[in-house]
Amino acid sequence: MKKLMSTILESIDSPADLRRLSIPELVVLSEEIRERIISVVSEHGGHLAPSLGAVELAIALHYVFDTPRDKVIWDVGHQAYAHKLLTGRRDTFHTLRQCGGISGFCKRSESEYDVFDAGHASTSISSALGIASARDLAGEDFKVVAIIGDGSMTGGLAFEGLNNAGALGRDLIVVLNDNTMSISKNVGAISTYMTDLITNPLYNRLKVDIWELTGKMASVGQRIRTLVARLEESAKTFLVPGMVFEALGFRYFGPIDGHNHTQLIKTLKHIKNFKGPILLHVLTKKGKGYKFAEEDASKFHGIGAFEKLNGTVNAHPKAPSYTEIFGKAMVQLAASNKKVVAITAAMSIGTGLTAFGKRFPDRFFDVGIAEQHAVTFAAGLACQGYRPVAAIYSTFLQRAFDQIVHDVALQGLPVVFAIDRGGLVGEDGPTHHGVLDLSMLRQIPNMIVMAPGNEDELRHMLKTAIHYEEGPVALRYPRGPGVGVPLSSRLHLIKIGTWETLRQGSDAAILAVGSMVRPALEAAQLLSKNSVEVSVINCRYIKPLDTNILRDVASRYSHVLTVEENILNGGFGAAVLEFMETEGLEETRVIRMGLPDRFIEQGSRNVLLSQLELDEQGISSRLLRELGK
Ligand SMILES: Cc1ncc(C[n+]2csc(CCOP(=O)(O)OP(=O)(O)O)c2C)c(N)n1
Repeated sequence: MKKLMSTILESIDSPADLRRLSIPELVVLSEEIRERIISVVSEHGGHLAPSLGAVELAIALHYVFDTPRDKVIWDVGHQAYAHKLLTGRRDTFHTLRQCGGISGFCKRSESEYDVFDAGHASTSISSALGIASARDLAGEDFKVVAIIGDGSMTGGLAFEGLNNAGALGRDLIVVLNDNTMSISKNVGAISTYMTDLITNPLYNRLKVDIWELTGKMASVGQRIRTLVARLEESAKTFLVPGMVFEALGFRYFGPIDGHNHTQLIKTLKHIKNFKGPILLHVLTKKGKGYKFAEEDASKFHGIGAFEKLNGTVNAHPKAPSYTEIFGKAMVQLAASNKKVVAITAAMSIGTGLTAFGKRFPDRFFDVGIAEQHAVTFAAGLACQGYRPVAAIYSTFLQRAFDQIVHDVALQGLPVVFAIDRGGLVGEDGPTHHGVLDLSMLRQIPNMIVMAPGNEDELRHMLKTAIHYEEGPVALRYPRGPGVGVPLSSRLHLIKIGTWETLRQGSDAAILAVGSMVRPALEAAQLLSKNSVEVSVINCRYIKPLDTNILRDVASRYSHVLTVEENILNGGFGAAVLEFMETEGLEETRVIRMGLPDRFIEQGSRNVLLSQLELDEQGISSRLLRELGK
């Protein structure tokens, strides 16, 4: 007996099922997909607004292209929830972003329809071009399509990809998903240029005239319509000045309505077999179909669990987040120092700089999704005596390693790096965990690296970092709420390279960094119940180390445990080991706790930390084991 299907979505096990549907059925399917996305994200959080905006696009791409033979590559991957629902993940979609569940981004290990792993922006054109080049080398003949948002198009890597694609001339389609938004309003000359493309009155007048004319000529048939459409395309190229994409070697099509199935499918079929690089400009509405997300797309870009009926978020954090504390301290410090400037790479809300931007608009720079540029731009400001604070998530700062080395540290320029989301970030998973920064930064000469043990210390550190004139300072703090300490009324400087002993004990010492200071103190209490007394030291400087305390510790204890929320390779513990070796203090046993040499999966931060023994239980058990108790 034929299985009764309650919804169209229930009947889609793969894109092959999709291709049997009529346009009116696709319209219903879009609504069902939106409903499913809103329900699941409202329970566990996720990238709602980007994915709601790309529902018709995902349908049309899988409808027109022969996926998975044809390769569809999503930039960032945060807008690909409809793609997931259409490609065999309908029944696991409710596990989105959870421990052991499906990823919030595209992941090759998850599905053959996920062509390239992503999470960071602006990679799709380069990876698609590589795949297209491999196809041609191997004499194969599938299509390659990259979908990139207007925000992600502001990244330098996207331009490097476009530039190379134009030169290579391979068959490649780039779909520009333009909603005029990055997380906040998109910024920059290219964004303005694209808005000009859409709103050019001459072009739009022409377009209306042509459609009115062909409408009246209904009897003339498809051939004339196609001809007129071609005429329209070339007229547009002619009329719209400075056609950037055409100059880069792409044939430009659009802009078209990204929520109109008929237009999307028709256009994609039309351009599908064209030779050479093609750019299709598609206009979408971020948050489409969910009132609250349409009204406030920034809030719903990436959101935690929320109330579906009214769009409210019911989170009651115990303490203000490190991000909030940083944002307030920036305003406070900039009020008394006119040289302080703030830089964000399209993350003004995420890094807590919105209030700074409102209060000091002239001293606030949102440079777009352009971390490399952000760092070198900061270096330029520092050259002229300004005190730039570049606030960048740890994971995205990875992009700018060479700029930090070559443009900042080598010249000893006093740029402050405010590195948010240092450590595990939780549900966004391995693309977003910020667990390499301590290793990455401590190897760079001239660099000061610090991490606060609580949110108040972050404020004093920021003051210290801005005050320090001799070179760059990196200040790294975790995602989420602070530990709930009172905030001191006056900010003071913390002497460079000094640690703080928080607790004295005779059996061993725990050297803890940043987010691990609190669990280390709690571990000490647990250990005390087992009659093991340990010292706990807040190692607030990862570089330079407090060599006085280190020598003292080495002379007093047979066991020293280091703990950090960073990969063990080359991290803080490694720095302590190096010191012991250099000083000939190898008799002290150094036990290093931190993250292992593998990528850590997604899951809530607390669960992951506990699985990795980076909590009070884990630390105390490890020390007991090492001490043979
Ligand atoms: C290198 C990098 N920097 C920052 C981010 C954070 N981020 C994720 S999505 C996004 C905005 C992307 O805008 P757009 O490409 O237009 O897609 P939309 O969300 O508007 O659909 C940003 C800044 C990132 N993923 N990668």
